[in-house]
Amino acid sequence: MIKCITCGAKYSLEEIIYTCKDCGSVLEIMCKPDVSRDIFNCRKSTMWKYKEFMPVDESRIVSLQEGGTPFIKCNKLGDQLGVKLYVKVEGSNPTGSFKDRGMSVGITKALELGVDTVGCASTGNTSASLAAYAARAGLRCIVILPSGKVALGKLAQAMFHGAEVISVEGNFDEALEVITALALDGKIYLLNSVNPFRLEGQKSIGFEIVDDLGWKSPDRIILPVGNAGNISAIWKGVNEFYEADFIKDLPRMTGIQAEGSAPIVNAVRRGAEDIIPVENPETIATAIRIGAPVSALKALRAIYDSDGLAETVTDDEILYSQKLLARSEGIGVEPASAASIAGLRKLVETGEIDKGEEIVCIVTGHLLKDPNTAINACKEPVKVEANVEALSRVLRGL
Ligand code: AN7
Repeated sequence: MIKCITCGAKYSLEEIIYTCKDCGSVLEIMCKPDVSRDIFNCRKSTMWKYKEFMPVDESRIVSLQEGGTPFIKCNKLGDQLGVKLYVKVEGSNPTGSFKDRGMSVGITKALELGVDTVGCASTGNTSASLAAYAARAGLRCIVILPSGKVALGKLAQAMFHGAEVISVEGNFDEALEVITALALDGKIYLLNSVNPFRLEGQKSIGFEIVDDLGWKSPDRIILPVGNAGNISAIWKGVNEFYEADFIKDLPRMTGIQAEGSAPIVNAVRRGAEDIIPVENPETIATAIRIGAPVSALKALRAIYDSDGLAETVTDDEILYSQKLLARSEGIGVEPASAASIAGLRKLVETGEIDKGEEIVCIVTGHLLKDPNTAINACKEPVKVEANVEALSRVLRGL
């Protein structure tokens, strides 16, 4: 069953619906399998390990073995900050971001519904992922991107997997508006995270974290927030495992946004239940350059209900943390992902996060998604003639 999170109106799982017909609010899928956690033993480590919690037909699953991503203990960085730090590396998914989890479920649902065309608006990763999963399922794929604002790796993926890529003169929020209109006309099946099936896949990040920790929650989960689907999905996931009695506690959800693109943080600062959209969002972390997040209501509930936090970070703090993570722990992430580390550093500094807390930072996308930003952050390679004297002169000290 699909349920409106605001008025409680109910819809069938077979209905193509994105927002509530009665009140216009966002929808979620009710999922309460009666199973024991022992069933997960000995299953392969992909997100389909938890298939009983996925509301799609098991016989039609479209998968590239997404999920089961690395869960890395980061002692150097953790010790520096005085916390116990784990990093969940979502860049290790098939197309290099967490979006693959949602697309696996979303495209499986598209096959069940018998649609022939799928589409999305995207700051990049959603389009890269959708293009790949649509290719695997043999569906026509249309992606709408904000002109000039999509990192090169993501654009390359969307085009190379054969999506019809359209660049609109406008930002992500405007792109989403136009493709949503097309979807409401029935021309395409929309696979942005307003589609509640997407979040069903992404909730598996929450499943994996508590499973990896030996069936308990960390004190806190920190992640970047853009359209606000992921924070909502992970909170849904940990709550489903809590209600199934697989875990006895819940984490505090902590969302980080870029300073120039922070409608959720602004709402939390006001103590508000809904956001005021940011008209012209701006940040170097183009993945989260989003002013009117569609899952804002769900994200705010996740933060309030979990006694969590929301904080902004500057572009400089993002770039600093991106390099810090790459050089102290060997984990390469794109700028948006580094917002979680930048947020952790800031919240430790301000005393909002206590020393000794057990923290999971989710890093959402791979370093190579945005090669330009990575290259711009480094000096050019030194050029030398191809002889050992020239090389030795450069490598003084060897
Ligand atoms: C690396 O691809 O919105 O808060 O269109 O690519 O669930 O939106 C990407 C979002 C964080 C924010 N990190 O997640 C898109 C898109 C990375 C991202 C986010 C995105 P949400």
